[in-house]
Amino acid sequence: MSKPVVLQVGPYPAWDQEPLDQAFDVKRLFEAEDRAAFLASVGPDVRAIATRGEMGADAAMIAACPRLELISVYGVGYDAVDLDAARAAGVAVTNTPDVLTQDVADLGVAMMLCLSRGIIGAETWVRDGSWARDGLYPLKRRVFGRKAGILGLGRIGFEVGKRLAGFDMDIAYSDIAAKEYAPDWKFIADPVALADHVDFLFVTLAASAETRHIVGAEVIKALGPEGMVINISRATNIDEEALITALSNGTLGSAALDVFEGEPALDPRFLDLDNVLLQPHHASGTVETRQAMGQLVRDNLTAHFAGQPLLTPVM
Ligand code: 8YV
Repeated sequence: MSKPVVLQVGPYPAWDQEPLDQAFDVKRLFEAEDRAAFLASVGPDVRAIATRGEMGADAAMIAACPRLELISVYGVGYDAVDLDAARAAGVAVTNTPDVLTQDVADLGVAMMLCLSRGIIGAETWVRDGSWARDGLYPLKRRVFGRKAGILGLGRIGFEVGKRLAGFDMDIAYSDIAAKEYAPDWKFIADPVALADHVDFLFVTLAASAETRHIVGAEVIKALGPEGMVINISRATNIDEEALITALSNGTLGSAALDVFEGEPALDPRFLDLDNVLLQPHHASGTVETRQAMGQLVRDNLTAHFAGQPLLTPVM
């Protein structure tokens, strides 16, 4: 029996590529010089798309694959998949929740500590001889005991909160409703009021059209010149223009960012700011998590073609 044809949108590590190639007839879109021509040629045979969180599958890609049955996303975020187009075409969508939660939370907290304590600058202070020449490194701001806000108390937001509790931080959160699984943390429904209340604001919401620019000029202003925003979700959750303006004129203290509009080509103005920590969208980037994500992508594909229920369906 011939193997099902799977369109692969972006590269995976070798440990994923080999088993994927063994089980399926994989067509690598990312290696094509002319993507439209490649899609036109392989699209009619494609029965599943294996994509990545930040790459998704747009309406044109879905339309180019009339036999498409499943889109399997390597990532928890599926905002880059055109869900309306998938639904209209009767295509199922899966993602990789849970397996990455802890690592994403870890990186968010590490970013807060790194930026607040000036760890990158301190490393340079040692290496470039400033320590020997100029003496003590400039004092930074503490983390423990201060106020942290979590915008979106889903799986990742909750794990961030658990870690912050270990730093004796005073924790508050915004979500659609108060969560019974977080009885000790203060619920502040309005994101502006949350920002006004805290020193550190973690953005951990699943991105959608509704959450676009939820961190806008008002939230940023409320966070203020001593405040820090940490984004481990999607760039679209923050109004980047308002963010860059506030970071440049000091109305916002600092930002630790793992995601950017148009990434990996980020707005060059970020590079001129010294009150930002810039990370290359790698919150889930550990060997352990990426192996588990790849396995889940394949397990969903395998279950689908075996007529079994999907493991982690989005819809
Ligand atoms: C990426 C992510 O998928 O989980 C998500 O939503 O964005 C990430 O885990 C990862 O960078 C691999 O492409």
